[in-house]
Amino acid sequence: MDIITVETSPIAGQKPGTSGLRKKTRTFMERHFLENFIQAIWIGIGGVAGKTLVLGGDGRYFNDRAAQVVLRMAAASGATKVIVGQNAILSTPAASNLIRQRKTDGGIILSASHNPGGEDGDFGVKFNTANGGPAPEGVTAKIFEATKDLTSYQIMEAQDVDLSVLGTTSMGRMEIEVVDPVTDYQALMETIFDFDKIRALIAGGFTLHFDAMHAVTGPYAKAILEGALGAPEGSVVNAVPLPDFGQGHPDPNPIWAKDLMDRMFGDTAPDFGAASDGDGDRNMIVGKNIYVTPSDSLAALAANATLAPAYADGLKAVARSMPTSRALDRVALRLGCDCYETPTGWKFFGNLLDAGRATLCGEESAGTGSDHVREKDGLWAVLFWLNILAERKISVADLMADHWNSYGRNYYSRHDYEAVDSDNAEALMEGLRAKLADLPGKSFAGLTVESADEFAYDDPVDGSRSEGQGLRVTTSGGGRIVFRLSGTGTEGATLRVYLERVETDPAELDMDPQEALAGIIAAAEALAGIREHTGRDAPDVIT
Ligand code: G16
Repeated sequence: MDIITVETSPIAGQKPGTSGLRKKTRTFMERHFLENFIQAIWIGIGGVAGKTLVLGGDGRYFNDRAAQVVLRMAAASGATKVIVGQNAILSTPAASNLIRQRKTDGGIILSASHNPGGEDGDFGVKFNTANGGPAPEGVTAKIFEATKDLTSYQIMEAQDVDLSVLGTTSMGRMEIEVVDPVTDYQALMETIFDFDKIRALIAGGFTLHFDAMHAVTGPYAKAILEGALGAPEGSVVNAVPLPDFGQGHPDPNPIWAKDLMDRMFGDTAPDFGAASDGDGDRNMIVGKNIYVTPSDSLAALAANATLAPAYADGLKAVARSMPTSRALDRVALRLGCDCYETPTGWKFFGNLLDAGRATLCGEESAGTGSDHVREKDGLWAVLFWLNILAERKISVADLMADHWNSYGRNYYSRHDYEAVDSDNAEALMEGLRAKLADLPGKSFAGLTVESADEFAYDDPVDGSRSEGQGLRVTTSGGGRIVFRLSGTGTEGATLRVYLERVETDPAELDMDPQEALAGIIAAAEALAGIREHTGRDAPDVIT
């Protein structure tokens, strides 16, 4: 087998975003695009020679082709071994687990997460480091630098490897081990949760419905929920991963998981509903007639964590991304533990977890996880809820009512304005940034600004500083508004407006969030002129 050196030139726009490089699938399929980025990863990580990597993806269109390219390029650059999920499939948390368990030097995950797939959808590549977590900014910056002056890449001339067959094979001098994507992950879950308790709950008639959204968690949920835990067949739906996710949008929220919402708010609703996203790291929790926001789910998991065996001794500390609601902070206060506030992006939790400074982390964008891996983990969150419900023998709605009565309720919503003209979105942010210092004391739509700043994060472990992480404004009445531009979109800019207000009056805990937040929503408009800048009358997505 020959190693070929292919001449290339730098391709603009290969800067990794919030989570790896995400582009239109057709862009990734353009000549040299994928190869350039992979070569830049090898350079950015100081070379792949002698290293062992994990490789897998969420099964979206181009996953299979891209995996073969990565293998041929790893072999050409001297990698010792690549551990690949069967058919190049691995959920993001399962990949993180494999990287850690097998003590590899890192891994490549082929995924654009919750973004739609297919030839006209999105594709993505991210590199995870040896701790199992997304490459930190120092590494992604090196990768980006390498994309800027690339003149060639190395690739091995080889036949496709049959990734459907479990076992070991080779390409040149590189070993390739094809593993079952579910086995190790399931074994890990069994060490964290009380499977016997959950099994007994289900055997006692508790019903559940898991929507895998035609994405990667299907095989995992089938094996664990229906197989190991005994949920009746059919409890997991849309369980076969499809290259275009059945033309759906594999993002577990009330908009894109509408079928699940309809079922959970219908007459024959099961006791528990859940969904996960394209690559299996996000989760959505729904009870009979109640949708649990990700921020509330995080707070409820923290408050009840000791009911799961792995967390029985308590939590060292908790962490949330800055735009995530402050419901978690109220729990941390009661538990007497620290609550870290990090920028958006799971990579920022890595250092805290590695240093043993946090046990549980979460984000408003439907991600929750713990120190068991270094990614957020959709099915883990579902099992955590089931374990808690099995212990407390209570419905989801009663658990949340109990939680709000005890801690108060942080009404929360995120308004997204998608595919906005980038210049207009920047102008909105710039305009607001320029007046931040003058805002305190001023009133907008009847609310007085208490503080206003641009969030910057000083990592307490490695001392690195990340600036420009969102504009935040707190108001009278326990309100907070955060403005950020998404780092995962592939078209124009996505403006995210995060809205929050805390309510502690027991008589006011059962309102519709949009109504409860009406004053905050009006203040956000008055502050930033969203309509004028975006040309939109209303958000595209409200979660
Ligand atoms: C990724 C990141 C998350 C982040 C989310 C939204 O999730 O891993 O940490 O919260 O994107 O980011 P943004 O607001 O910049 O679009 P995923 O599930 O897409 O990998």
